[in-house]
Amino acid sequence: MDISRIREFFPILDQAINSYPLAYLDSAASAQKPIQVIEALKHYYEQDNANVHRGVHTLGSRATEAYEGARIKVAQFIHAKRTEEVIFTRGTTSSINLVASSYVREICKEGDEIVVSAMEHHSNLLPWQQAAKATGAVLKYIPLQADGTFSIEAVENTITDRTKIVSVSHMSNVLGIVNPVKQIATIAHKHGAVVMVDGAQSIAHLKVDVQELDCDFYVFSGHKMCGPTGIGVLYGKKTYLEQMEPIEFGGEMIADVGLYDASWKELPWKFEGGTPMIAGAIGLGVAIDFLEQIGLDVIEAHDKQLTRYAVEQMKQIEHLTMYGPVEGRVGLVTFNVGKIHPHDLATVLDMYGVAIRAGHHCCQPLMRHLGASATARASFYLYNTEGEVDQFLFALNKTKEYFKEV
Ligand code: 7TS
Repeated sequence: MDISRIREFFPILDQAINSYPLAYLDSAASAQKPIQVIEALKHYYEQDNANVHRGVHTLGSRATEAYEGARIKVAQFIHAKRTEEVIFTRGTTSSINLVASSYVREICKEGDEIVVSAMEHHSNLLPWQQAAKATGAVLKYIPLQADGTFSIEAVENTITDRTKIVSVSHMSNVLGIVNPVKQIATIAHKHGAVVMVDGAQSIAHLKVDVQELDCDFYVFSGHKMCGPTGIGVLYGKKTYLEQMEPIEFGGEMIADVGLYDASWKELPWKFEGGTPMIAGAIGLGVAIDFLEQIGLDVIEAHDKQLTRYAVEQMKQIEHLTMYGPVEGRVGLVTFNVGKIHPHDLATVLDMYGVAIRAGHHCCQPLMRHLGASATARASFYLYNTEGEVDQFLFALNKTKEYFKEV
């Protein structure tokens, strides 16, 4: 992979921050956008902008074709069996809320179980807390090991015949590890439960085949995979999506409307009430083209290698604590240095042009489990270089000098 060529596609990376070259190590929060995606948004607004599924005029047809074309690209990208199994949403959070508010509230009765883990991002916890409260279902947690991961035995011991849905992340945004979602799906299905996979992190780094994983729902956001913000995907097996009621009602999702009742369009449009994120979907389609040109296997190998390099170097730094397992990390490392608050660490790193995230990463239960109220996190993506990791390590050592107390 020729990273200098790849970097040329990302205009944002070519800038100085506080007189240092920008080292953007925060792609787990949001990835940068290649020029192809930026140009696609510009082209759409300059040449094709119109509402979709309405106009018979030329711009309306172009916009509809591009929007539905993006859906086909997404379906192929994740190997969905049918294009109508791809619903466009605002992002991972919206997708999970849709399933938790619709499917789960319909199927869960008092005493049924919703299974998650304490490793999850708040977006994959709060919707289930609310669904449990609304239905009387029990929210059950797969117990975590000391390093924050869970074993497959723990999954086996948690899921029962009362379990209706299991929702776990494919890749943790704190630990950087990949969960065995295929095995989890097999166990869940044995008990008659459905499986939702939170793919917010994994979709950017791994080749995803929803049929191979045999998950029932798979959700992700465009902005973490070089696409625009405000667009995301809910993939669901047709049989479950058909059972589900929409949660947003209004224009464009109807088949027929009377004064007191209405009927819905077929999949996928019954879930896409109102004017959708047309430009966002088109931009996401172009981001998919970009990632596929490079190859997800190449991206995964690069991100793993860079993470390994960072981890090896960070082991040499005195008073540095890394969280989660050392092996099996795909694109990020979470850490603390002595007693320095991670926000102070991130602030000083920014003085050296290095962008990292600090805080609880929307994973407070996991933070508590790991015994940290907050951590720093450096995340790596296809445009990052070993030179940037070195710049990060240099800045980290400067931070230690700066605070003189570790
Ligand atoms: N699930 C996981 C595993 C995530 O990492 C995130 C975002 C979400 C869900 C929510 O995605 P959204 O696009 O709907 O916001 N994670 C992060 C992060 O780690 N830092 O900022 C956002």
